[in-house]
Amino acid sequence: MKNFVFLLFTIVFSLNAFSQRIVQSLNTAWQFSIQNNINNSKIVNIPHTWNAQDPFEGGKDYFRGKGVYQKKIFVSEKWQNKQTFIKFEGSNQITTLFVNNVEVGKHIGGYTGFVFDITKFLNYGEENELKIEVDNSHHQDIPPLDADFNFYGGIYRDIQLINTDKVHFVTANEAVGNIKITTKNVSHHKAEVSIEAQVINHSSSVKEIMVKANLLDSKNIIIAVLKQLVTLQPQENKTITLQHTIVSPQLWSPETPRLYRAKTFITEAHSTKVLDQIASKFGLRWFSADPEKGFFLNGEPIKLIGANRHQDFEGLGNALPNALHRKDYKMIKAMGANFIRAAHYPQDPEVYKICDELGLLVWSEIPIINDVTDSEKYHDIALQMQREQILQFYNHPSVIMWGYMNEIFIKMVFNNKLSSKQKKAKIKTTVSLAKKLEKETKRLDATRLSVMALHENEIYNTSGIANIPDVIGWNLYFGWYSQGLENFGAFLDRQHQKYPDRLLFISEYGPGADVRIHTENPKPWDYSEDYQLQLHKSYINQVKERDYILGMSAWNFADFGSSFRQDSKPYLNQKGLVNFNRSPKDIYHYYQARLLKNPFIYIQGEHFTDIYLNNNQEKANFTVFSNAEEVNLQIGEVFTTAKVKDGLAKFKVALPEGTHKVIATAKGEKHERTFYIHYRSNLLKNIQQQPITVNVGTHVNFKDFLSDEVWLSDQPYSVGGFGYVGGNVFQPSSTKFQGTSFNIKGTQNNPLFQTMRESIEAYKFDVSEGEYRVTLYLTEPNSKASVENIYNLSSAAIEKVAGIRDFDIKINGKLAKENLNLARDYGALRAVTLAYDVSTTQGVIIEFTAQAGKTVLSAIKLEKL
Ligand code: GCB
Repeated sequence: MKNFVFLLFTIVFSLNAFSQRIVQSLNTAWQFSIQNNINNSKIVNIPHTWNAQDPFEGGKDYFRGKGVYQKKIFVSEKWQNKQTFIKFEGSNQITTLFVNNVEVGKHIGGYTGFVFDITKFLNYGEENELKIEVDNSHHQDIPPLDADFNFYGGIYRDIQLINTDKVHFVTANEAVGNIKITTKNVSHHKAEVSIEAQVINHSSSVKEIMVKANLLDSKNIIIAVLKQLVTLQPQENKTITLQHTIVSPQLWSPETPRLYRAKTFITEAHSTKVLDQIASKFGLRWFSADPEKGFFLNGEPIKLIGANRHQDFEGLGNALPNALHRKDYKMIKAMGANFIRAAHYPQDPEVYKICDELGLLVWSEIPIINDVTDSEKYHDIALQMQREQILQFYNHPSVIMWGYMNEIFIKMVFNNKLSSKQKKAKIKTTVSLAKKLEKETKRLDATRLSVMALHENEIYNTSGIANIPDVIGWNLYFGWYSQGLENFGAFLDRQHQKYPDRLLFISEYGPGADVRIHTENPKPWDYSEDYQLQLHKSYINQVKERDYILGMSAWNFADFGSSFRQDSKPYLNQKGLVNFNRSPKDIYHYYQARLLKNPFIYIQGEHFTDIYLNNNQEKANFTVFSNAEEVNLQIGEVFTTAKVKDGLAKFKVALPEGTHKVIATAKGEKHERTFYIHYRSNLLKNIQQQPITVNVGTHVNFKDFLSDEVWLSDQPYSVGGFGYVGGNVFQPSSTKFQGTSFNIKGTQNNPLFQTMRESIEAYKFDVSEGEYRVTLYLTEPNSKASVENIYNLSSAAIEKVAGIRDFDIKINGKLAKENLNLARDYGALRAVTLAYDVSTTQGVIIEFTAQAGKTVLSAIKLEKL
């Protein structure tokens, strides 16, 4: 025993003592400049992007061009006998490395890793200059050509310097030096493991080496030592395969994400001297998919449910430290998900690592999105991306699907300028690329499923492209881009009937939601959290009713940057289950109620604790998300119970105005939240304490989290109360969005200004005697509105001016503003506030009279002075 311990110690000690590979981070302190403007350089750390801010300020004109990173490193004399590499985990999108002003190499593509061998470019015993040019300009031969996310430029993932012995595992290849571990014929009884390592001899003499792999199980116990003697001629490169059958394997699954390790070494043939060493992890699991019964993991049925995930983050763009990647996936796991689609591109290596560790099944894809170019170069780059993705993330047990196209015909379908001949040619090149990608995918990895995501259009069937991959993912937006939540299931049933052998997945679904917007009467495109709940609930139910659907992934885990979008928060896609800074929306907790196995309870309304009832005749609604059968609710003296259906327990409770602590309990779990009940019928009476703030022209309440003001949904005037007189909700036919979807300049509170009432005649408040301030919130929604001065025109001429809007405002009969033309006076799509003080003996009436076009009002505030 003593001898054995000594022997083990000697082996471990000697392996470590002579380990030759040194991997060090090269992230810190690069001199960076845009367009090589060295006079304007600054010191930055990697991960870095130059687009962390500008897509959120100016929208789609954010800078796409060249950035240059420079740094000096000292290279010791000792490195002469070594091989030296620089490894990038990802840099967007063309990266060129220069050492001492000599070009070493170029890599194309922004979402996979790559390695340059810089050995022969170095000067030993002195300082060497590294220069990296990165260019994120649009390029017709590089995917993605077009997509609903920002193409942030820069070295946005980690960068490393690697030194190896002259004899080493090949490092500068498409696999970024990873050793390939294949698991085959996995069952509860056994698993076949094969380890494929490429070795190379860069020295000038013949080398006798031993390639060796120690296999360790999930408890860190060595279960096998595999070896092979190899002779390498100078410059020779060989692939060595070591094989082993593991009996009674410790299987990997979302519940038990057990990982094995392979420590692979090159030693001298007849000594323990280690020349190179790489540690890899792998997992043992098997899966299958059936077009009727769905997905199976390790022989058990499992409905895959989770989300898509984009990699950007508020304030950082795509340049995230590993800790933030990890945090996202921990949140996704804590949501109860077992699945993630890494959309729309391969993500940071840390992502695949954490998915292995947490037990999340992964669909990973390359960014061939919306359109393809009919060029050999584009096809080749697409194929290279797929090879890099597969080879770099091959060992991860979490990965079950390799994707290669997303909604690839969408650009063509909406492009009226293309002739039918051009469309035919586009279809031909796209189908031919899909075939090539499918073949390459299977050549490199026949153990996983191939997949592509489609948008709701028959072209994918008629073109035949949907027959190419193993799995079809449908991105379906019924209840958002197309109508009717119930059409979702009906659409899938039709597809399933027509193509009964096809494996179907729901790769995307979801509406935009802004936590500032709340309503009891949700509608599509109102951006309320309430509509988000309605849609997700319906989709989950419809998927659960259908065994044939393999799974579903919500679009998207988090809000993400999309420079051309405007909506309720400009330059963001707001379909996230959590915000851009990852603070959860209520819907995140709803998924917990639907997916978690441990008892869970959550009272809806994190962002909306002010409840406005008409009067004491109306009851307050409370909704609790839970996975229990029933939930108990206590509010003061009131105790009530409700059954849970689809993860929701609903309560209606009569409550007086004021503060109420609501306590929900179920299965020993408890959640509480304080709500404030207000009666609209008392608002005029209480105006001294709280101004009246109305979100005119909409059914949604809006909360400004800076001021804590709640802007109430609009109401018609009735005697003794307040509200609008005349007019209609402004709804341009060109948009589904409530009001105008354009960004409103000069405010953070877009939704307040975007919705409005047009042709409004008056806004009335039946207040008592006193001094008041009325503030009108206005915007010209038509970007082409006329800036004509109507007093320069005859009435016949006014009629002819398109898009003119000119109106007068009277307050309590007194002219307050004459000939207001918002476009002329402030510019269109700009937030305008006009405040007037008024002294009244009774009531405040604001009248609007059009001189040309229609009157308009977005919001109104009345406060008592
Ligand atoms: C899609 C696309 C995705 C978009 C999403 C949306 O179908 O695949 O990239 O972001 O729709 O929100 O419109």
